Amino acid sequence: MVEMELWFTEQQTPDLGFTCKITKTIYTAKTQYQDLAILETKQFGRMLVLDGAVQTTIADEFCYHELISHVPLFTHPNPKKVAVIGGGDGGVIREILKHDEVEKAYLIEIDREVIEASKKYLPEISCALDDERAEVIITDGIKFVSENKNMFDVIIVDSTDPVGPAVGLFQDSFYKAVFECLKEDGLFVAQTESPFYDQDLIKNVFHAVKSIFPITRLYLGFIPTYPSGLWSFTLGSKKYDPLEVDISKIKRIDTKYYNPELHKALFALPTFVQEII
Ligand code: AG3
Repeated sequence: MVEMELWFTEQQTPDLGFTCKITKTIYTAKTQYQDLAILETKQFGRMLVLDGAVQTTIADEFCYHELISHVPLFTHPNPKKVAVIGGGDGGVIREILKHDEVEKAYLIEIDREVIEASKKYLPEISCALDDERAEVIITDGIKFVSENKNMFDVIIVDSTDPVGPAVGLFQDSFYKAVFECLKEDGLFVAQTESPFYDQDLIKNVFHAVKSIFPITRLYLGFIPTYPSGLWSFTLGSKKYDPLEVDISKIKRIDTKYYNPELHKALFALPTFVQEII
C-alpha cells in the first residue's frame, strides 16, 4: 500500500502559500458565516482554519493570545469589565481571566459554530469559556458595540482578516462605536495583520483610530503560523498610555510570551514599520 501524505495550504498572498502536513481532518463545516476546519497538523498540533486562513494552533496560540490580551490589560490600571469582539475559540478569554481584578469577560461572537467546535476540539484554548466570570453573547460585534455605551474598561477585537464577516470591524464607524462603548478612561486593541503584506490596512486603521482616540500606538509580535510571522496590533486609549506603565508594578502571571520587560519593547518599531504609520 502506498502511504498517502495530506498537506494543507493557506494561500497567504496570491503568490505565496503556507503548507503543513496533516495527519487527520478532525472536523469541517460550512457555517452560516464561513467555512470552518479543525485539522491535526504534525508541526503545530490542532489548527483552527476559517475560510482557508489559519486562526490558531495549539503550538503557537500563546503568542497571539497573550499579546492581544496582556498589553491592554496591564496598561489599564483596573480593568473590571472586558469585552472580546470575535475570538470564538476562547483563547483571549482564557488570558483575560488570568487577571484577578477582571470581574466579567464577555465574548461577543457572531458565529456560534466556532465556539462549539473550539469547545469540542480545542479544549486547551477554549477552557475558560465555562468560567463563571465569562459570558458568551452570540451577536454581531458591530451591532453590540453600537448598542452599548460607556460599558467597558477594555475591548479586544480578535477578528479574522478584513474579508468576509470581519470587514466591518476594520472601518472608521466601528472604531467610533468602540470609543462610545468604552468607559471614560477605557482602551481597546485590535489585531491589524502583517506589516509585510498589509501596509495600507495598518496605515488606514492607525489613522482612523488616531482621529478618534487621544492615544494611538502600534505594537508587534511574532506569530509563526500567520502570514510573514510578524504581526501588528493597534491600541487606542482615552487616558492610559502603554508607554507610561510602571513596569515594576506589573504582576507576574503565568505566560510564555508576554512579560513586563517586553511590555514597552513591543512598541519599538523597525524603521520600515515606523514608515508605514
Ligand atoms: N484572529 C486573527 C487571525 C488572522 C490570521 N490571518 C491569516 N492566517 N491569514 C485569530 C483568532 C484567534 N483567537
